[in-house]
Amino acid sequence: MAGKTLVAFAALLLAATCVLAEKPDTEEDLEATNEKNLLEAKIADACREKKCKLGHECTLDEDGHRICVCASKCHELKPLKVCSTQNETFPSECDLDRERCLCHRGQEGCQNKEHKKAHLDYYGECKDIPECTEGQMRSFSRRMSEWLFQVMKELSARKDLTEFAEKLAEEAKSQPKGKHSVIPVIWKFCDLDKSKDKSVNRRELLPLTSMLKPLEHCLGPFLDTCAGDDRMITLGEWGTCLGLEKDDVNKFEDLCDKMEANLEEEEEEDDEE
Ligand SMILES: [Ca+2]
Repeated sequence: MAGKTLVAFAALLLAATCVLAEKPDTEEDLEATNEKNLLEAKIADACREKKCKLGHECTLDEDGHRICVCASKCHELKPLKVCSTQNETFPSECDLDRERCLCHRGQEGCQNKEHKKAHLDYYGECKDIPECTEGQMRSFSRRMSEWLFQVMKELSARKDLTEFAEKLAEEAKSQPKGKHSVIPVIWKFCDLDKSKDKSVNRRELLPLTSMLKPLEHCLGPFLDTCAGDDRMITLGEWGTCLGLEKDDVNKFEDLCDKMEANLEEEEEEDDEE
């Protein structure tokens, strides 16, 4: 009997010890989890209106100010592989930007410190882009200006142009043969020049190059030639490169300003509606 009591007592003691041993841990865990949830909710609330660049996310610093830091993870639903300017494939544009952010700030997770200079080159896996021969390069400018005319026509047919651009498309279509791509070429330049400083840089060309580079192997070398050493393309350089005559470029020199002014007007009208 005494033996049984002892065993029972020992079991009880063991159970009690376990409970005692676990109790502070559980409470601490619970507290920590609560604190973490509270902090996450606080960050989510404070960061609701804060926009961070791709590959970055908003958080709060020690003083409770909202700041953008490298994203802890990329959450793209349908990640599209991209090729970097260092010819390496990344799972998505966000992953590339996140990696550049980590390497730029020298943070843990950076896979190669050279990646601090890696940018998006084009969408899709990196592939061998064939060299552009001299002959192909010569015909490329004509093909590209013709292609820009087709793009403008297509957007017009789909009613995807602004009111002012629609007028330009009509004017382009009415031009004599051989001149119909003048307006589309200049229109595209104005469209690409987001900073409105009358020149386009590598970043401003990205919407064009990131899509077309893997399909048009002459595009990269062609744009490099247009830009020259300063790597910026002015309207004059763009026009010359795409085979426009100087007079044609001069004639539409103020087109970018007109487009900008009309865009503002159209936006104001939309706001009033
Ligand atoms: Ca610009």
